[in-house]
Amino acid sequence: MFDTSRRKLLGAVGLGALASLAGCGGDSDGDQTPGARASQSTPEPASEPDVDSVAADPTDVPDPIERDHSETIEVTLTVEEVTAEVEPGVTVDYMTFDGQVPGPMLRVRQGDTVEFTLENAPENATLHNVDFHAVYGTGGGAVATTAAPGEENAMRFQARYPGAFIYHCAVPNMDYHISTGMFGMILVEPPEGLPEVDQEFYLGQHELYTSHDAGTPGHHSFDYEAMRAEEPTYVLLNGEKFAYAADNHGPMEVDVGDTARVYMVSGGPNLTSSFHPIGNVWSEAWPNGSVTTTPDEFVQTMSVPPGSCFVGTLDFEVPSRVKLVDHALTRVTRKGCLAEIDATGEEDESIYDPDFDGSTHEGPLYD
Ligand SMILES: [Cu+2]
Repeated sequence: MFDTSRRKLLGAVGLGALASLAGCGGDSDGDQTPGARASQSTPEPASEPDVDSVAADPTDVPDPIERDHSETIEVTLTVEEVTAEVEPGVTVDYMTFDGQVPGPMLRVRQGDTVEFTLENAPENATLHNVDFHAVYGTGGGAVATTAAPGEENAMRFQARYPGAFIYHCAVPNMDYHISTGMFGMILVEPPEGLPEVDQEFYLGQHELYTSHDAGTPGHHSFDYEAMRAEEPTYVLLNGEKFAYAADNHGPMEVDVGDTARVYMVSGGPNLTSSFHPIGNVWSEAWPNGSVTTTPDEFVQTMSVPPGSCFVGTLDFEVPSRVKLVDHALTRVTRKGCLAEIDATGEEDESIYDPDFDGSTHEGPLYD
């Protein structure tokens, strides 16, 4: 935590936003620079939301698989097109799997057979489907599962190879569908399972292209030109600005001494995440969701390209608020990409002493 004088100093050298990142506040410092969309007309008034929130609960992770044999698993996902707030006072039209962003995390065992059905709710406006990167087969199932509003389509596949894989809508306007929320993760566990941890969390990063700058009150329409230029309005973890941070639905929670695994799916459609835990480190990092490879160790920032996943381990040795960000930090301070994990428990001043005043030193640290 920064004390007041240090915060002032950082502000004076232009690091106010980083001070905010390191401290408790989730919001930026209000120093908004007019963007490309600032000259656009006032948006329509905010729409009445269909749902309170589309933000997927990061603790909603299926249990680890204990089985020593393969099974047939039935999975149904329902496409729901909903209007919801991306931040207070700003509504957008989302397209979702089961009303949440990212879509539900699916978990199967390598060798399992999945009988999958996609339902397209009758009140929806357009075609949808699913491309699973865990599938050997045309389009990852996209052709077989394409369904018009009010219809459903099924396919069956065997999960032949292990890893964490994205699934996403793959109709012709797939970038638009992913940008409004249509992506999620399927974890195919190897037969021996994954190392035991105390907690597991599920996050999805994606970017949203809208008609007005982030924070402009009202209803934002989708902006194809902004998408063509790959200039998103919002970059988000779990579908909303600062969804799981203290300022919104609240941080994820662990105890000091816990080990947590974070599953992250990068929907894109276009941006590569530089995924970093502020005030911690990925003590194990499985690039590209490849959970059967030997993990990298003590990695600060992992590159997670769109259409891929990341699996990482965090150890919580002291009480702290860990901020999970895309370290392309403009996406945090200006575009909303932040999730937080609070670790509570015993202080250990030998590891970290925020109150140290330098008094044990007899002379200057540097001549
Ligand atoms: Cu779709």
